[in-house]
Amino acid sequence: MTGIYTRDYWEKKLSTLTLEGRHFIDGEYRASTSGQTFTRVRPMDGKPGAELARGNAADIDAAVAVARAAFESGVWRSQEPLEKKKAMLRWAELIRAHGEELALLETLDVGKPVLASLNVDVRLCADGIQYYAEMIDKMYDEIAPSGPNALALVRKVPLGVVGAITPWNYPMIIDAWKLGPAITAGNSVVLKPAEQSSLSAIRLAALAVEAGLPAGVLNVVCGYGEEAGKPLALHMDVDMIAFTGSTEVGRLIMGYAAQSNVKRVALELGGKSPLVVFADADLDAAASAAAWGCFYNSGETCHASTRLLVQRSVQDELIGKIEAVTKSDIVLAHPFEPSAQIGALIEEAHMQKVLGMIATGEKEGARRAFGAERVLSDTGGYYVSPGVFVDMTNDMSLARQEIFGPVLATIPFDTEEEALRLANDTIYGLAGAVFTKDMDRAHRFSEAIHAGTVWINTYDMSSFATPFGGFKQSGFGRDRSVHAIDKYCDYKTIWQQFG
Ligand code: TXE
Repeated sequence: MTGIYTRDYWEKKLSTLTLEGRHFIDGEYRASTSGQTFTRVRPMDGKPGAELARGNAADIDAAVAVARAAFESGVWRSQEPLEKKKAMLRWAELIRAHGEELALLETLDVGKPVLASLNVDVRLCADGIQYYAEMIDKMYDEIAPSGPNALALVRKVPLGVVGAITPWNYPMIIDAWKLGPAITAGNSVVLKPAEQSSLSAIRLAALAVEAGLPAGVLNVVCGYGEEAGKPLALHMDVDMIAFTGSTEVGRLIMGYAAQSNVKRVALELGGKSPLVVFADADLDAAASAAAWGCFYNSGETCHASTRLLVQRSVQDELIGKIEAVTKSDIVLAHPFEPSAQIGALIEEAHMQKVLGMIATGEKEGARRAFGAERVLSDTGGYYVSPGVFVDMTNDMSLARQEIFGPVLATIPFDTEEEALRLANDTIYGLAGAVFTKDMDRAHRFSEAIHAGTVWINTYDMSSFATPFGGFKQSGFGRDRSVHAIDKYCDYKTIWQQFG
């Protein structure tokens, strides 16, 4: 399966790779106006990685001005739809053609297995751009019903300049979720990637220009949230912020929008998604879904199945099966190892936070069934093994807080009513799942769980055709699907009287 992709292969490729860490503005690389940079530490071994431009308000001003000029000139939004489609499709192809390089950049920044970066992140990024590209020449406006001698055109128009602020867990995929629909709708974009993971964003923007997107339509400003993200969200000439990240910062973004120009916001925030297993379920399927749903990407997934609600009579059997799946299939290793299924956590501070939450959980009485320990520390990297806690109640911190690490909290229940109450007893509403052979119950549950996505007898199935996003404090606005385009547009009515 892994073929040429040995550890040695990636080490050699890395030795020849240039890590471009400057902003990408108006079709060219630019150092920060302040001249400042910061060093990204590689999560896989704790060694210094790329040197990145440290953006601030002046860099944001420059990028927004360029994006605005590109928008007003009509160089992109007024181009023939067919030509725009071709450029976007070329972009998707270039992403695929540079797949190995992009995968390596993603792994250096994020610490996830390079084969996952290649086979999942790069693939889904290219597929996302392609999905929206294919819509560019298929979007129609409307004519509203009106009286005689009148024409009421209802046009869907782009907003102008979109600011995208993205996180570090799936940088390329989430960038594509924002850039695909925003650019397809005709907007210009200033993208502020997470400070931990800027390399793939810079490369994506350069490839877009190579594919034929006019300079200035997609700009990338690197830097910290407070220094570059905040001025972007406060900017008076930015029409919208599309954000994925923590609920805490999502709240700030809403405040910045209110304090500045009442720009729109779309927020995809945290989660604490329940996976509910009834005694009649296929326990092998449930165990596999629970393990992969929680531990994939080392648990650094907003819709990870972090709360396992299990009917008491099958708890021990299910935990045994989850342990077996985890230990046999979910191999934790250096991200260049072909066997690796999961790799390192994003940074040392985050690993310490995860370990701290685990320690607090144990003090509160959660019992460790297995795992959830720091491992591979001799590599210098930040690795925590997948682990499960049992004998828990839903009010313990491990069951309430988003850990963003490979930690599964198990809470037993007795009745369907109790299961539903527990499932919805969270401030979040991103996703959920129910495992049962009783389809009436499955559908009752899927209706009643307050979440943007609910799976029945599976976890994490997704496609570009389906919207993704949350209820409650998991945010609002949907990524993916044709509906995602709506939030990057506004309706404009044009009346004409004749005759
Ligand atoms: O997120 P932040 P962090 C959750 C997860 C994780 C926690 C903290 O629980 O442990 O959040 O992660 C930018 N103004 N998720 O600190 O800070 C920042 O630079 C404007 C869930 O990394 O929310 C980055 O680009 N921007 C999640 C982006 O916001 C600001 C994915 C996200 O960073 C800013 C990531 C500010 N004041 C973390 N402060 C998901 N939903 O998938 C920060 N940023």
